[in-house]
Amino acid sequence: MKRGQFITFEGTEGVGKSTQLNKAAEALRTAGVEVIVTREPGGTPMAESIRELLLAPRDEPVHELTELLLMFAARAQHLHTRILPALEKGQWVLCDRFTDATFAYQGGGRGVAKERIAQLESLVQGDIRPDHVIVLDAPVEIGMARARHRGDLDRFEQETVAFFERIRTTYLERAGDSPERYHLIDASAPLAEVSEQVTGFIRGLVNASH
Ligand code: Z5A
Repeated sequence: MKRGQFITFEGTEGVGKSTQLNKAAEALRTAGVEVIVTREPGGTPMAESIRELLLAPRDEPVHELTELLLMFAARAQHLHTRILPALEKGQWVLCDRFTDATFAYQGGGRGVAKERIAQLESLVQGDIRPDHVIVLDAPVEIGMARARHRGDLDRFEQETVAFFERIRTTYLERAGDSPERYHLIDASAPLAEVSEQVTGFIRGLVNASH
């Protein structure tokens, strides 16, 4: 059985990750590829409980290491009990955020040293990395305006523009460092144009996998 492909969607809030991930899943199903759609933090019942802990606004200050360890605790559960079994069955996995988000949010955003994040990455993942990372990039204000229609803000959404600017910069640096694995898309374009680029890229992967 040929292993499936592991594709993650990344970017600052509201850039359109969930929307584009669903379009990509549709394109894969149309091409006859078995696909699962999932997200981080979350993706299994236990990891979704950790997500609730992480996103809930609270009066108590959350230490950056608590946040970091909870992200990786959720990831260990998700990766080993859901993502890897699916890939081994030949299914493709589309995941809304993964470890690049930790480097961007906990690293770039909160200031945790990237060497520390890399240590946890190798503990939890060994040498497993996404095969392809689609980075949807748009000016921070555009994404914030799109996301904030929803009303109540979670603990991350309450952060400042400067926090999200550092996150965007980290994503752009990571994409620039490994262009063979990162696919950067201008997400400030109209929805249909962004979808065309995402599904075009996905169709290219399907053709290359035959
Ligand atoms: N987090 C972390 O800190 N560390 C980690 O390791 C991980 C996560 C894994 C939850 O993530 C939080 O966890 C996240 C980072 C942190 N916090 N923040 N911020 P999440 O992915 O669930 O949260 P999110 O980034 O806030 O997702 P989102 O707001 O749902 O955004 P999205 O998925 O990118 O966007 P969307 O839902 O597809 O689109 C938003 C709206 O814009 C919607 O109405 C669309 O119809 C519209 N849209 C989309 N594209 C367009 C275009 N091109 N034009 C016009 N309108 C558009």
